Amino acid sequence: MRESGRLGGEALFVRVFLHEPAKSAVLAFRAGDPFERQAFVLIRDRRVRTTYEVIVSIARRAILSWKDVPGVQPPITFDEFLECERMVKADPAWRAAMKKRGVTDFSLAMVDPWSAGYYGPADDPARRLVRALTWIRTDELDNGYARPIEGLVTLVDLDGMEVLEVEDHAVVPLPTHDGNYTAAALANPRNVPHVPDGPRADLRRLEIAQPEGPSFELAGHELRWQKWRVRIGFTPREGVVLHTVGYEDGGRVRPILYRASLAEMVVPYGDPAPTHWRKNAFDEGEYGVGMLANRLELGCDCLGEIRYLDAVVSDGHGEPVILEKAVCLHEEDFGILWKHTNFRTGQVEVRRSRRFVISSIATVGNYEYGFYWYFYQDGSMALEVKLTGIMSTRAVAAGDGSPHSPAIAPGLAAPVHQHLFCARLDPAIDGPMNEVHEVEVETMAAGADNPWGNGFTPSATRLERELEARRDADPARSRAWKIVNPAVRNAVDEPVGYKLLPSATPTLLAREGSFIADRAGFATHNLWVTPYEPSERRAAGDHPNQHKGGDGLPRWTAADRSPVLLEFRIANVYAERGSSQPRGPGSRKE
Ligand SMILES: [Cu+2]
Repeated sequence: MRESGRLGGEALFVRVFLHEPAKSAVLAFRAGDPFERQAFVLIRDRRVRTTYEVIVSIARRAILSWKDVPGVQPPITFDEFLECERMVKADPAWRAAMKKRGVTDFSLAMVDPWSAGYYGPADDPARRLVRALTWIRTDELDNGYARPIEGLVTLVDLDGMEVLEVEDHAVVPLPTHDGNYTAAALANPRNVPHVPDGPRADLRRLEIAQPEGPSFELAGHELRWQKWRVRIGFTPREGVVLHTVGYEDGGRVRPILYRASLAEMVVPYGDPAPTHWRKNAFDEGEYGVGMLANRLELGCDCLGEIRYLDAVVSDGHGEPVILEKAVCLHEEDFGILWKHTNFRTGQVEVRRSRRFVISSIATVGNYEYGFYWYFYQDGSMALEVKLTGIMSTRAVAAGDGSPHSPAIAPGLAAPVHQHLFCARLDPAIDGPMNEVHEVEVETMAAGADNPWGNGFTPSATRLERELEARRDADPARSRAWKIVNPAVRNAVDEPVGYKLLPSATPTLLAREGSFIADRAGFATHNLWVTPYEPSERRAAGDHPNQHKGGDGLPRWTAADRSPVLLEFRIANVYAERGSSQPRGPGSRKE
C-alpha cells in the first residue's frame, strides 16, 4: 500500500486483518486446492481526513480494491490513546482547569479518550473526535479511577491531534479516599474498601491437575475435543471468532455453525450529569475487543492444562503486533451432567460434566470483559461474558446523592449503566438450510380439551419476515427460539434443531428517540433474524464511531425480507441462516 503512493505520511493503519473468503469457497475447499490469502486494511489518512477500506492480495502483493469511505470514523487506536493523553496534558486550558482543583502535578493525571458518540451536527464524523475524561492518581501505582476530575470534558480532534474545547462544568471536590486493591493497600485506613487484617487467609490449596495431559488436540487453529470440531479465528474487532463448528456423530461431522462471534456491544450510561450523559461506548466497534485483548502470559486465571493461541494485530504504522497468548484453551470440571438413583435397587449412575473453554479477556480503559465460549458433552454450547475491572466513576459533593449514581465511597459514585452484547450466529445445523421457530408455553383456554383447567401446551411459530422476527425474551412463557433444519428428522420425525435460550435481562433502557437509542438500535430487541448476507456482519453497522444512528440491524431489516430466513439474535445475540441461496416458493417445499 505504501508503494502505491496513495498514502500520506500521516496515514494511520487502524486495522489489518484477514479478509475472509466467500462461504461457498470455504465449504467447497479440499486440501490442496489453490487459495489466495487476502487482507482487509482500514486506514485513516489524517492529512486529508479520509477513511479508506483496502483489500490486498498478500500472495500477489497486489491491491485488489481501494475504497474511499466518506462520512465515517474508524475505531480509536491504542496509539491514539497515548498520543491524546500526552497532548491533553500539555493543553493550557486543561491545565488551568486542573489547577482550579488544586492539581499541579500533571504527570499523575490519567486522560481516557472516550468515544465522542453523536449528539448533534457538531459531532459530524468529518472531524475525528473523542471526549477525553480525566482522573488523578496520588502516585504512579495508585488507582486513579477513585478520583475523577468531575465536570471536566476535553474535546479532542484526533486527526489534527489538538484540543478543540475544554468544558468545565463545575468544580466538585476530589474524593478523599483511596480505591486501591493490592493486599498492602487494603489495610490502609484511607482505602475503600478498608480491610484492617488484609486479605483473608482461610483457604487451603485446591489443585487441578491433568497428569496425562489434556484431552484435546490442536491442528493449527483447528480444535478437536471429544466429538467437537471448531476452527478458532481472531479479529481485532471481534476477538475470538468460531468457524465451522461441528460435532462428530457416527463417523461424520455434523455441522452446527458456520461462523459465530461477538457482533457489537454498547455501554450506555444512565446519568444525565454533564460529564456522564454522553458516555455510550461501543467497545467493539469504537475500540475493538480483539485489539485490546490481554496478553495472558502476563496473568492468566485458567487452571489446569492450558494451551494458548497468539493473535496478530497491527499497530498504527501497519506493523504486526503479536498479542502473545491472547486466547486460552482449557477443559474444566463442571459439576454433574446427569444423575439418576434407582430407589428400588439403590443403583446410582452419575455422569460428570466437563466443558471445553475458549476464552480471551479485553481491557477497555477501566473495564475488563472476559469472553468465554463453552462446549459441553451433551452437544450444547454457550457464550458467557464476564464483566469485571473497575467502574467508571464520578465525584459527588457531600450530601449530593443522585438516583442515577449510587454512592460507592465518600465523595465517589458510580453512574448506572448497561452492557449490551450482541453475538452473531450463522447456523448450519446439518446443512445450510435452517429456519427459526419461536417456542413458548401457553396456558390453554377452558374447553372440551381442557376440562379441568390444568392444561398447558408448548407452541411453535415459524418466524416468516424480518420485522416480525425482531423478538424479545419472555421468561413468563419460557420463550425460546429453535433453529431447525426441516429437511433432517430425528427419531420421532421432528426436525433436528438447536434451541437458543435467552437470559432474562433488559434490552436498551434509554428512551426511544434518544441519541443512544438511534445509535444502538440492535440493543432494542433480544433476537433478530435476517437472511444470510455476508456484508451484514456488524450489528450497529461497519463504522459506529460517531455514527448518528440507524445503521446495522434496524437498517437491514427495514426491507422486511422474507426469511424463512434467517439470521437471528437472542439475548442480544443474533444469528443467521447459513445459505446465500435465495429461497423462492419453488424451493421451499424441498
Ligand atoms: Cu459495568
